[in-house]
Amino acid sequence: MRVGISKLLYKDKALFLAYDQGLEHGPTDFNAQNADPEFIFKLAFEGRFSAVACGPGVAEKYYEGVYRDVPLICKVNGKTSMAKINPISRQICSVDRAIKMGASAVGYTIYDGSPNEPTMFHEFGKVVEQAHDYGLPVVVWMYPRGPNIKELDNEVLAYSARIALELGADIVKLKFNDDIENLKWMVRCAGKTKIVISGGERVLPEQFLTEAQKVMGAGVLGMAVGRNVWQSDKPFSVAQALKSIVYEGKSALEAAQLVK
Ligand code: FBP
Repeated sequence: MRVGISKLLYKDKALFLAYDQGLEHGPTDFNAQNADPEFIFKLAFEGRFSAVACGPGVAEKYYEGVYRDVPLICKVNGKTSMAKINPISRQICSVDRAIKMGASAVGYTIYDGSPNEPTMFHEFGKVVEQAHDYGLPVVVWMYPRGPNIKELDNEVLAYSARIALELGADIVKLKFNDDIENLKWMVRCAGKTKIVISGGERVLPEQFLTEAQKVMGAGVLGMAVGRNVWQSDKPFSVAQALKSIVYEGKSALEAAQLVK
């Protein structure tokens, strides 16, 4: 069944605010302000993000009131950085529970190339089936990882983009290795599965905005970022700047003027 993704877009582009790091990395990513999920939902709302992505616990307790105007992508699997095992992320929330919380989409991380890949593929297949039965789009975080995997190799990234299409994801979140031609090839390999690029560790706003301009120019659907926005000293201004690139096609130079 073909499921639409328009609910997750603004001006036909995607700008997702990612906030699953509390589970994936732990509070090491946080300060007193951004440790509070309420602050993140306020930022998603006021920053006009086209969707916000978080785990079920945070969603259940904080996704309420006016914040519900921002579509929710509920991450239905997750892991911590504590367990030093071959990469695997198992389901922690059912599609039904995500829907009850008001999710407009479900999210799932796959570590392709991991020895545990078959388990995640199997689980993801069921998630896609259930979500699509309800008309809910599926966003996959496709992160190649494991012994002998070179996460940022051109071929590995293009393969990851293709896997997302083959498995039935509607949107795939991928990392960018600074090779624009390869990103264009990834867009082709993903076909009707649309690509969003992840933000990564915090860098200077100018650097981050330049990267945003580059990836948008390669024909991706948008970006899914966390730390580069909510770890910033000026999170609301950085959000404005990012929006101007993603939604309005402004240059990084023009956008940087908005970071005050
Ligand atoms: P950032 O923009 O903060 O990098 O977030 C993107 C993201 O995909 C998060 O959704 C996720 O928690 C994190 O990166 C996982 O990153 P990694 O597994 O590479 O540490």
